Amino acid sequence: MTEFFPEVKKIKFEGPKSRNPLAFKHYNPREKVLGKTMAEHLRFSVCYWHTFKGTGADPFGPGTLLRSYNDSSDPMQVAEMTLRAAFEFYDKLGVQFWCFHDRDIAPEAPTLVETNRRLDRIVKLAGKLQRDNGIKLLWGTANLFSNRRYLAGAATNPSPAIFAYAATQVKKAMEVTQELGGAGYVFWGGREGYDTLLNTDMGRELDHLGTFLHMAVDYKKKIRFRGQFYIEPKPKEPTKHQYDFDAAACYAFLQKYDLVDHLKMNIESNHATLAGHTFVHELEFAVANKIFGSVDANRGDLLIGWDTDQFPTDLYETALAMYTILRGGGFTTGGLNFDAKVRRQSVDPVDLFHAHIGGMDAFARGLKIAARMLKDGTFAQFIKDRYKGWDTPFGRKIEKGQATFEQMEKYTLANGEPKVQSGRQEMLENILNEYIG
Ligand code: XLS
Ligand code: NI
Ligand code: NI
Repeated sequence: MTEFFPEVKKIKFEGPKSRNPLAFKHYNPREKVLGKTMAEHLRFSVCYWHTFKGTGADPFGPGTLLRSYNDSSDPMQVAEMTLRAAFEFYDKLGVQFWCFHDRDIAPEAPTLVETNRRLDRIVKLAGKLQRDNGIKLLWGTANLFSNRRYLAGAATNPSPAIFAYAATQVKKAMEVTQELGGAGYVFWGGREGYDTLLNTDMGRELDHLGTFLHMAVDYKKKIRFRGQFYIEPKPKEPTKHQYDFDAAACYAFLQKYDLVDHLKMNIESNHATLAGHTFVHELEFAVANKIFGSVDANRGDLLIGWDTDQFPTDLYETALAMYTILRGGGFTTGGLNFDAKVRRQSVDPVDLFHAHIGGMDAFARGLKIAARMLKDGTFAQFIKDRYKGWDTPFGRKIEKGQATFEQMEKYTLANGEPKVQSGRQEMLENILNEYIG
């Protein structure tokens, strides 16, 4: 059997003193943190599109990343070799999950029937490789944005024929996700948005997106697919204005179209920052509204205005993210999927390992820091104290919705100017630094 990454052996945990770049310093899958192993907490997943189909192409030049598994003129042979390379990679890295778009794993053919036949062939092999390697599918999805037919969107396309094509594609993608035992299915709104209102009926397009998702929910019930549906917010790119702007916009959309019970959020770090939020803001919003599901783990660059999809390395981000995720009860069906790509200059296959090892160690450290923050309860206590006025009979009455404006006036006239309290931001930031260090 061909080895695609012969220069790399199984990646092991060697501890923080190790200087071996191909070893984990912090991610020890069996180590227990707050009663669960690190592997159970973090549920790492490798994405197929960037890691195995990414070429390093950018608007100024073609791909730079040459891979041995691409070395054939037969697209199905490339597909098969790539899949085998991917499972070798998952196994050597020691992740439990992977994610894919339908078109990542099997290339489109001239007809839909032939395309689906190709997909079936690859899915069969994927099922075998999953069983052989003990790897599971975190989620599947459909690519509704690369093909020319989707240039004006899929579910929000002005043409019902293209809406129908997209639905047909999602139907099949759900079926293969179910066949592979997928724990979830993601809807990221590829080109669901617009570039100019001069040609766009926004209200109608939003209605169509709602209808599309309802059709997906109906089909999910019909085939008894038990995986979790997710919606993945993103504010822009490829369109100027994506409809699923951020978690709040998605939540409003799900409420309006009566879909809240059917979809949770897949929060991507770089999408959060593109929306002008922090990663942890998006997570906290999802947790606070009980719609948190999964994470696309990556990072943007503050000086570059697009989805650079770099690997996460910032310990403040991973610590605060894990602190929010743990407070929300941790992952159930979701996980940390590295929707991230190596840089154009990182041309060697081994760079894929360095990238993932770094991301996994960064989240392992984030987990340990967050667990300490939770155990000590310093921040939780501070927040509790800051709101303690609401735990008095006066505060409780307002919270229960039993108070009136007249009563507020009476209270204010009787009690005079209220006291203010310090937010202690600098002190809290100093405490956070002590946890990170
Ligand atoms: C693109 C998205 C995409 C989704 C899956 O920006 O992050 O990769 O995660 O379709
Ligand atoms: Ni993503
Ligand atoms: Ni993205």
